[in-house]
Amino acid sequence: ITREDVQSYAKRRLQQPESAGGGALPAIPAVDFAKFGPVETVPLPRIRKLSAAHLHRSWVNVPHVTQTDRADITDLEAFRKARNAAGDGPKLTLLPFIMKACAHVLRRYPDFRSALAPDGESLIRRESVHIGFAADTEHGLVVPVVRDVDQKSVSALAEICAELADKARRGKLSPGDMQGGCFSISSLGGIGGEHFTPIVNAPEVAILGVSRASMAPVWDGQSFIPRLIVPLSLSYDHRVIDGAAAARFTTELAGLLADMRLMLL
Ligand code: CAO
Repeated sequence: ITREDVQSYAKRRLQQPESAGGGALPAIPAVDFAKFGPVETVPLPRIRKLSAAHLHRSWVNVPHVTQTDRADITDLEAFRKARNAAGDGPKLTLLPFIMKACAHVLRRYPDFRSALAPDGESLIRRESVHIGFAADTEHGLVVPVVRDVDQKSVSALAEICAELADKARRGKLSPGDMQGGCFSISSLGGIGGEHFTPIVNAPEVAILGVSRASMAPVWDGQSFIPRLIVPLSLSYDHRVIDGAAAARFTTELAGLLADMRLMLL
């Protein structure tokens, strides 16, 4: 490669319009905001910088699709509230129930607990069902991982999630606490909102977003009855998962949340 080759290549690239494709992303032009009013520059915390790089990698590498669904959790909530009122065991939020139901569906659909091999030639299926959950902290977003969710009771999961969320908020998670997941859950239900489009936590291939449950009229064949409905948003890597599989995944998940006894069959 001669000096002239490099110069003529650089000249050609500079003459190409920015949208011409290729590996480089068109840069967002810098703006001098101070020209339009006072500004303040706030340094980003370390965790936000790390998660920004991770989220961006996933966003540009993974062809995302988000499948939305709704689950009727009227009976589950009645059970959860009764257990909490009895004060027998750890406080149960919705998250450990959803985690347990996800583990059950993940066992049935191995592609959802797999990773694409770096050469893109094969799928690496994960036998252990380790599930991460996004925790919102003042330092930024972290995703602690709960090990072997399929082998734990909902009460045990509630305790582990509470401990990990507490550790996350105190900034005490170790790198090991955040590694090894095969699937993630982002629960915004305690805050609000309907559906959203979570970003896959690559190299995982799917993530479940959970929004706030609310009462909605459901047609029972004769009349509308009030039921508690939780919106679900499953984002997935379309290189690995087809739309039909994603719809089956959310349909089964919604079925389990509507009647957790199905997990015993
Ligand atoms: N619908 C209605 N209420 C819900 C709910 C839902 N989907 N999910 C939780 N709640 C309720 C809980 O049951 C609890 O109510 P009670 O006190 O009456 O039982 C209350 O909201 C608070 O729950 P919580 O948020 O403290 O606990 P959790 O186990 O549901 O969630 C955690 C824990 C760590 C996931 C959560 O605190 C959190 O950080 N969420 C944010 C995650 C996030 O930032 N995701 C975005 C990532 S992408 O940018």
